[in-house]
Amino acid sequence: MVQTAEEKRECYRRYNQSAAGKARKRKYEKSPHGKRKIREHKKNPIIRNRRRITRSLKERTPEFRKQQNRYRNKPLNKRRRIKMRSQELLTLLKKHGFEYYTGVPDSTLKGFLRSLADDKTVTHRIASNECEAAFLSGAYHVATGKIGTVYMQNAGLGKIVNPITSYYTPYKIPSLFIIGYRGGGGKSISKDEPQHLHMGIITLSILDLLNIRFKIAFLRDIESTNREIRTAKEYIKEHNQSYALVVPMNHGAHDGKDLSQMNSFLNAEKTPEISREFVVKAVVDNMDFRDLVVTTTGKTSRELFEYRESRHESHQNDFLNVGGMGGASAQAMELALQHPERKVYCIDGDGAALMQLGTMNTIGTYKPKNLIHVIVDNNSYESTGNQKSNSDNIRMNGLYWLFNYKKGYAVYTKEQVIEALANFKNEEGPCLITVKCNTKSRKDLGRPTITPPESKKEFMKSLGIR
Ligand SMILES: Cc1ncc(C[n+]2csc(CCOP(=O)(O)OP(=O)(O)O)c2C)c(N)n1
Ligand SMILES: [Mg+2]
Repeated sequence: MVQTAEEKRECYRRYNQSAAGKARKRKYEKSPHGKRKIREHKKNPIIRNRRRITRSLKERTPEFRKQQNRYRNKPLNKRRRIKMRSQELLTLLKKHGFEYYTGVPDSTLKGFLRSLADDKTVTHRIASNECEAAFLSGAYHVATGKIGTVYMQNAGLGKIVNPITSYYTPYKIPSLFIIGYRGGGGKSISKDEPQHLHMGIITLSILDLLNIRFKIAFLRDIESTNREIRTAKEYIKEHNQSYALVVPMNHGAHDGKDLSQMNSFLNAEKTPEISREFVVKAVVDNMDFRDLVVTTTGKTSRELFEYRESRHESHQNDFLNVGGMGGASAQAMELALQHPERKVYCIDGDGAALMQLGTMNTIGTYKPKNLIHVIVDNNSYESTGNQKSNSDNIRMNGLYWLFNYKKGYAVYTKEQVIEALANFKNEEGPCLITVKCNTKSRKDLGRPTITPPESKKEFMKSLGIR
């Protein structure tokens, strides 16, 4: 008789609660091997989670394990070969009836997202965060009976926990999720950025816990992708539950075009003269040696790091918020409140600011006098492949008035950037500077070479904390 995973789990649970199971556990805990394992387990949450995921993988079907192993054992150069075109992926999705798309971009999916942006036959809603996207797609199902699609990076999985547990599950609402699998997929784990590693390890476990059936989708060719999408559709129809296609890095369908040059949403005549890098440099040039700066996720942090290197300066006053999109302004606010004697700059993105817009109200409420919040408004999620954001819908600088900041500047030229920053030397904050920027960034932009713990240690040392 073949036991299902559920039955096996139940068996284990009963055994663990029995006298024999408890005695075995005590014996294991006393053995040198057990002691070492428990020590490791307590010390390192990543090991803990790796063990959990291995367990959960074992419980999955042999077919799943086969997929995982196939990916692990493939040499990197083969894994990089991409055959599918992004337009073909969209065509397949449309063929299976997926006509509604919403989400927050990930660079793994940038080719696909470009095709989506160009396709006028489908509904595409650019969301402010993944939580909102999940609600939008769920409501699309309620409103039409059809299935919505949510695209996102696995960094946003935490944000969909609430919509899934409180909305999707009780009401039996399904969606198709297309998730960029950063930090995941066997050997390439160590190749990704540090902010993705933990999420890479726990991504599949989270999906498992949320009861979302998933498939690692390599998007290699039309037939296999067609099969994957068909399976997803049939599963969703049969069970009224969500399904996720988890797309490993370098496997997102690509359209072969140079995405960094894409600027379709900005009128060429009106392209702003200021680049994000100029703003980063202007802030650093304006800083005194005791001032602090927190930068948002994506290229902003990378540009700051490179500029410090080029000036042969230390990074001790910089907090590079390399992950945690939308969290830089909250961090800067608390730093400013805890260290009122030091000026704190936050260099934020339009996408990140909109993702956690509530933080601006918190800043306006607690009013740190020494905080200057600079929003680089390029109307784009530039760091993930220049997808359009919805920042063109608002007058960004009106936010200073709306959220009760002390001062606000709307800035359009390089001189104005420098002037606004210089004014702040003698002014009380919180102050908001919104800079209309273009979407140009350097192709040869490097990445921070110091690790996040090293960077945090240096930063805390500069605050006098050991
Ligand atoms: C919760 C979450 N969702 C998505 C991402 C992927 N991501 C990293 S940077 C970025 C774009 C940020 O856009 P913006 O704040 O406007 O900065 P820009 O790149 O335009 O300077 C995105 C979507 C992420 N890191 N975290
Ligand atoms: Mg932006």
